[in-house]
Amino acid sequence: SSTKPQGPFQPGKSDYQKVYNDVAELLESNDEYDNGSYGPVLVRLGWHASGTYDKESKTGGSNGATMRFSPESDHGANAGLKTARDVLQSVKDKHPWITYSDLWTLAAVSAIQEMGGPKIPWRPGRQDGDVTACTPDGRLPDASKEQKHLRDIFYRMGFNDQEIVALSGAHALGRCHTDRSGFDGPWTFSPTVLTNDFYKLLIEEKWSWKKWSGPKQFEDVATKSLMMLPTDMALIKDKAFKKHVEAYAKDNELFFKDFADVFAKLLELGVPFKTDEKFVFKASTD
Ligand code: CCH
Repeated sequence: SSTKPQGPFQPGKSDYQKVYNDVAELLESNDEYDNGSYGPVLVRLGWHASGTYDKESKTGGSNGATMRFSPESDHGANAGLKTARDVLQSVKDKHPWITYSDLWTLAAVSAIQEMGGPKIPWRPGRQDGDVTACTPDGRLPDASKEQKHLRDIFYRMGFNDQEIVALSGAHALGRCHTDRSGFDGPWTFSPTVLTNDFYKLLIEEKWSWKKWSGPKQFEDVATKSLMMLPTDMALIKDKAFKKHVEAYAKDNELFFKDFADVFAKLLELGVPFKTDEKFVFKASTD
């Protein structure tokens, strides 16, 4: 006979590792999708769920997973993220005990690690909210703007200049889609592997305005196959940002260390955790 008390299911690290593994398994489950990986769009989901945080009012952030509801799901910045939310539904169905808000952030951690990125320490504890917790439109950055806007948006979340630049290195991953943001193309030649290539290309390539009828963006002069947003280019226009771009371009290890710290911080903004213990998940290549 068991002397264990019978209570509600209390998930532990191994249960979250199973969720991590199931996300890892679906990343490359659809050859037809983009570069054959859902990884980048899952990173973007984790970021947009978290980046609504306002440190003054303490509203927004990943707690709540309010992007499930209109109006937040319809905010222009979130165009295309239904794909990411839908892909994760199969994982939610298999592990119904996990909240959407923990699942979306854990999925971003899995995607980063599986795409060759650093270990991102993560802890559970987010609760799903209801539609009344949806954040107002305009909290996420507008790619057509420059350094002042970046500082307005990211200082509001509680980040400094170095952290803004470190977070921006995520644009090594994925691409812009004309039917989502209106912009077009990838930032790097290896959009499913996290490296410091975003910074290297920003510094080493020559960039000019793309001549097209779409929104203003830059293209690399050499191949015309890569892109930069006006906000990306602001990172080398602004001296205080540029020194961090140069440091990360030179040193991938430094980028990985700082990225891990700042991405973990992003995913935790505004979350009332009950535990200090963080989990570091095994990657499938470990
Ligand atoms: Fe980003 N991002 N992002 N971004 N982003 C876009 C795509 C990705 C801005 C604008 C855009 C971060 C910061 C910024 C990713 C991660 C991060 C797109 C294209 C735009 C526009 C969307 C589309 O058309 O599909 C702006 C402005 C900022 C200001 O700083 C930060 C921070 C992160 C994560 C740490 C990832 C990944 C993608 C690729 C998504 C995909 O579907 O391939």
